[in-house]
Amino acid sequence: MTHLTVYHLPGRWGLPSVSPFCLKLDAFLRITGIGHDAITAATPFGGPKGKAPWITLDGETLGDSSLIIERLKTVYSVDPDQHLSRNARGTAVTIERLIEENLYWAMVFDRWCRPENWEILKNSILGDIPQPARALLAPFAKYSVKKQLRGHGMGLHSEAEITAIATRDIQALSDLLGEQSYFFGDLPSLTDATVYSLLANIYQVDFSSPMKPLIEGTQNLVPFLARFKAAYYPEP
Ligand SMILES: N[C@@H](CCC(=O)N[C@@H](CS)C(=O)NCC(=O)O)C(=O)O
Repeated sequence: MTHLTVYHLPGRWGLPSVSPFCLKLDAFLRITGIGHDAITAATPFGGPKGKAPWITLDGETLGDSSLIIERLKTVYSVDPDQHLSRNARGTAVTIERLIEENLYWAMVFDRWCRPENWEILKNSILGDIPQPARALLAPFAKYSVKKQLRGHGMGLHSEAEITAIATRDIQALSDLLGEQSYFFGDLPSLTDATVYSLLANIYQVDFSSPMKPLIEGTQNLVPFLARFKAAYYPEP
C-alpha cells in the first residue's frame, strides 16, 4: 500500500501552515481525502529543494507543491479539476501563476520587510526553531528573503507600488469569482485551494498588511474564505 508523508511548515492562528504552498497541498489532500502522515518541520531546509512543502512517497522524496500534486493525482487517481472545461483549465493555470508568482511575493514583502511584523515573524514563522538558534538564524533568513525579493523584482518596488500591484491582483481574483461559490461554479477545484491558501495567510494572520482591507473591500473574497474554511477546515 502506498505510504505518503507530508512535511510542512508550522501552523499558527488557526491555519495548518503559515506557508501558502504547504496550506495549498494540505487543502488538496482534504479535498481529495488522500490519507497521509503529516510532520511539522521548523525550517524548509530538509526539503530536496530547500523549500517547503515536501513529501516522501514510498521512500521517494519530492519537492514543490504543484509537482507533488501532479504526482499524487496520478498515483491516487484523483482530480479535483475533473469538472473543469478546457477554457477553465487555462484560467486555472493563470490564477495559479498570479497567486504563486506574483501576489505571494507581496505577502512575503509584508511579512519580512515591514518593521512592525518582525517580532511577530520571529515568534511564528521561525517560532519552532529552538533558541538560541532562532536568534542567530533570524537575520540570515531575513537577508536571504530580501535577496529573493530583489531577484524576483517585487523587492525593487516602493511600498506604494507593491500595494498598487496587489490591488490589481486582488481585484482580478474578486472579478473572476464574481457571485459564484467557488472559482469554477458550485464545486471546489484546486484553484480554490490555491486562492484560499494565500488569501487566508494574508487575512487570517497577525501580520499587518495593506492587503487585508483590500480583500475585505471586494465584498466577495471574505465570504469565499469563510465558505472554503467551513467546507474543509470546520474545526474551530
Ligand atoms: N514552488 C514552490 C515554492 C515553495 C516555497 O517557496 N516555500 C517557501 C515557504 S512559503 C519556502 O520554503 N521558502 C524558503 C526559502 O525560499 O528559503 C512550491 O510550490 O512548493
